[in-house]
Amino acid sequence: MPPVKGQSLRINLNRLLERINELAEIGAIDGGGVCRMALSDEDRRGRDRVVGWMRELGLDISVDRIGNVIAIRRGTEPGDPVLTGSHIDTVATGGRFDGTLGVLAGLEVIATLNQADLTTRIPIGVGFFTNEEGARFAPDMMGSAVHQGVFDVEEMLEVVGTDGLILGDALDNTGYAGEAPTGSFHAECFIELHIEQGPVLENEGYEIGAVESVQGISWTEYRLTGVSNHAGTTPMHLRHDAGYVAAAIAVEARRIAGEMGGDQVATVGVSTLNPGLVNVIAKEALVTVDLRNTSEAKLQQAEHRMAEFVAKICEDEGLSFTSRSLARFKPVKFDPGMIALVADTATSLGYKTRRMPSGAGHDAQMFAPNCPTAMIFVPSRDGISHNVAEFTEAEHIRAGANVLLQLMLQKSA
Ligand code: HGY
Ligand code: MN
Ligand code: MN
Repeated sequence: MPPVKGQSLRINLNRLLERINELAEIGAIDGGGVCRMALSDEDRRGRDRVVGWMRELGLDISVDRIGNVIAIRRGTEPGDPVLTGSHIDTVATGGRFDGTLGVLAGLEVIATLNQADLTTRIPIGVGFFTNEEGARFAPDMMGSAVHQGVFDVEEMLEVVGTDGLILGDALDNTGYAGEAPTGSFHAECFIELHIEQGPVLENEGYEIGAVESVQGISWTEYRLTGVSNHAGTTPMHLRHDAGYVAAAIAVEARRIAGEMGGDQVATVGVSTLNPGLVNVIAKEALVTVDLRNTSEAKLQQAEHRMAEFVAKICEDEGLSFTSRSLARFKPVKFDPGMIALVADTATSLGYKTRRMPSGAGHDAQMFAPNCPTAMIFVPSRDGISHNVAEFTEAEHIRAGANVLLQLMLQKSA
């Protein structure tokens, strides 16, 4: 590794932990978790807090038309920045580290350089991207996809959320409908620090993951329509039971993943019945199916099997149905040079490191086609995430943030 200015610098862990814990107070829920659904009032308050820290650090802040916030620290020369960042929106039962760690570690890198009075040659920056989770407004990674020109901003501003609100209106309510254009921002490179959200690093005793890829993601929403009837008087052969088919879809999703094996995963996360009464055969059901695989061909296979199953069982049960795709992303590979730099930097800092894929989607995957991009993972205790029990050890937070600091110094030297 060529020597760079600041290679002996290390982050201030207490300052970083204080910010993580302070931000976790905004949208705090029982069990130590966080609920800051995208473009909710909690998201607005979280944004305000993070922008406040960006201002205190003396950064040039811009807000684009879908509310992505990018804060730049000037270098001795102008140019595209070495960018880091992630998201601060959460799922409704989220933890305090998912996304937040990447954003606040980016601020900590900058605070460390400010304290050392070290100016990089190339500008560096940190951002947070709107609606990474997609749990209220699908698809996920929406803000970073618009930021990097994958999605059209006008289209995304029209998306209707699970609560019936239009995204653009929710964005206006937060005050973060910015002026900066979308789709034209170019970074010198992009690096995202994120919790693994899975069990691999912890189970195998590693401190750092050098992420090589993100698996493909397919979200489909099914709306099933049968016939309400009396639970007691209706003979079984005369039923058109949306509740039964909703349950069968969940069983089939699990069966497809089991039969395909390998990296195939399948989740029915939403399954709601209408009218949802103990003695009424359900007339309607809303079901979502989340399918993922590291192989695009296998993901298509799983999608095809699921679609065929739903059509057949609805025909047999006499139901009508509609389906719509909520999200669809092909697997993404990160830049080999950046992956090697993550692994080499982590190893040179003395951290046990392994290369690995990401099971979750991340903002970084939207940058990958446009600039050298990679991710740094740190372990999740018991592999838990999207759960208030989500936790990462302080020493692993220190490790991940120091790798981020040193990597950004190397790329901006
Ligand atoms: O669903 C995901 O993988 C991410 O948490 N949005
Ligand atoms: Mn995340
Ligand atoms: Mn998440």
